[in-house]
Amino acid sequence: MEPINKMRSFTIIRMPDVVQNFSKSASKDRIKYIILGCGSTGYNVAEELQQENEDLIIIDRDEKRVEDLRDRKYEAFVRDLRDPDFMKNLPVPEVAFILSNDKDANLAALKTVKTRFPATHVIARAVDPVSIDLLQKEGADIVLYPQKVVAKTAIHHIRRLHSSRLAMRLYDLLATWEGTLGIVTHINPDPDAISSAMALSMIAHHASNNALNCRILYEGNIGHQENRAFINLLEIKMERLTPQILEECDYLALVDSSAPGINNELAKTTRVNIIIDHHKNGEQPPAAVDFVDIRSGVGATASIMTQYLMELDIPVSMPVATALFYGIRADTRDFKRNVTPQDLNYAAFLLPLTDSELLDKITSPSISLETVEILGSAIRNRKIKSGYLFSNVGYIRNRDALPQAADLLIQLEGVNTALVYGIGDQNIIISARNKDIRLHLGNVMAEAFGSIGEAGGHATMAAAMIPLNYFTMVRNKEELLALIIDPILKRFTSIVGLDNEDKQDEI
Ligand SMILES: [Mn+2]
Repeated sequence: MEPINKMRSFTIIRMPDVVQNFSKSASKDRIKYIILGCGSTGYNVAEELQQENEDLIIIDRDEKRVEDLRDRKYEAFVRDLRDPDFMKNLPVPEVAFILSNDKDANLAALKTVKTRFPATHVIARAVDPVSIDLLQKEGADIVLYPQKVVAKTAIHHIRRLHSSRLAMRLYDLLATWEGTLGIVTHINPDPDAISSAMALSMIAHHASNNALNCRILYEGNIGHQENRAFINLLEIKMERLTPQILEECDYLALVDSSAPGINNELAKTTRVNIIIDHHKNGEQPPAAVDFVDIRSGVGATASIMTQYLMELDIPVSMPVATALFYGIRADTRDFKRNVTPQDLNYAAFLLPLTDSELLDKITSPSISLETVEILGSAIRNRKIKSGYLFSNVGYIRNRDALPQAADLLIQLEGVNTALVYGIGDQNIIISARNKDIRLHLGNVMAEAFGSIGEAGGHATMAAAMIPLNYFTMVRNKEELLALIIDPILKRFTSIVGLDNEDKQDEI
């Protein structure tokens, strides 16, 4: 038998004949893929590409190997990657996979390919950590170090397994329940909390085969117009949490809130069955909870809920998808705050399922009548003194209207500082705006009202809330405000030096 080296060179010399006789791809000028070095890694790549019907040729230095490959209908040729001429008479590849287990051969092949075909994309296999650098320096577009790829894939899979186990656990738990599940959102619920409650209710119906009746419960107010538009347009049914409803619930879940009594008005000792949240509160969740998933790294609870729906392969209805998308968007302030790649991933999953017209309507809601009325009285009742505007809007139910009124009034000509105030059920509320750079409004408000309530803010915008505890004997709120507002405001006017000026010019 001839020595192996001689046999190889003999085969290389015969290649042009082989090309002409055997091969259709190799006779072309160009080809999509070439695999250089076809051990087990190369073979697996070849199998993948062949399944996709891709054009490819294979080079290996082992004759037996090449024969086997030809038996399997691959176009394969015996050549040595270290031979600078090994690409001779072969078409120009678009992509070269350099995958032998010989690091010097891989490096030599990379040099040859990059010199002869600079436009070819090269994916090279590093046999050890040192070759990673060498291959990168020689211009490999992608360097694979299989050991690292395996490690990364293993971790990725275990993470997915963990999260799909969580989703399965929730599903299995809900599947065993029947009766009423009360889903409690945090106080003054926002779109993240509300959409998460909707998603949980959807999972519960699916898992229990409608044996569970879900009620979405809340306390506090849904003040902001956008949030009210959200609830109205998506026709979300929510009920105010009362002791009686609590009695009627067989199970309780908390969403977007990390424990009973934290950001909700449940008694701390209330037994809850499910907690799903993304807030950190530092405390351990109560021990008796059946299912807890608190992930403080995630931008929104709606992201966690979306992941469950994906993992469980539950078809997401348009209103729930729209709500969850809006929830993620609102909690991450339009994907700008605390947003993680997962949040974006789940939002991307939801986007095609949402109703974009509805999303538009939620974000540009029409102003409520009450807000218009408050804006109206703020304009009507304004009093201006030396650039300071004061306006009493009387009794208010929706306190979100107050900052909107202040925003509007600060724009009036001749006004540098605007204070708009009204009276709510338990507090006098003041909202203030400022464009006088000499004045730090937050500090002045804190100085004036900090000792009798809560007050503070920034240089240009601030607020104060003064509890009504001391004034309860007066029945009529409007009357009360008229009685007490002057001494209260005096605290402000004396600090800014307005008391010394008696000229009051109304505009
Ligand atoms: Mn949230």
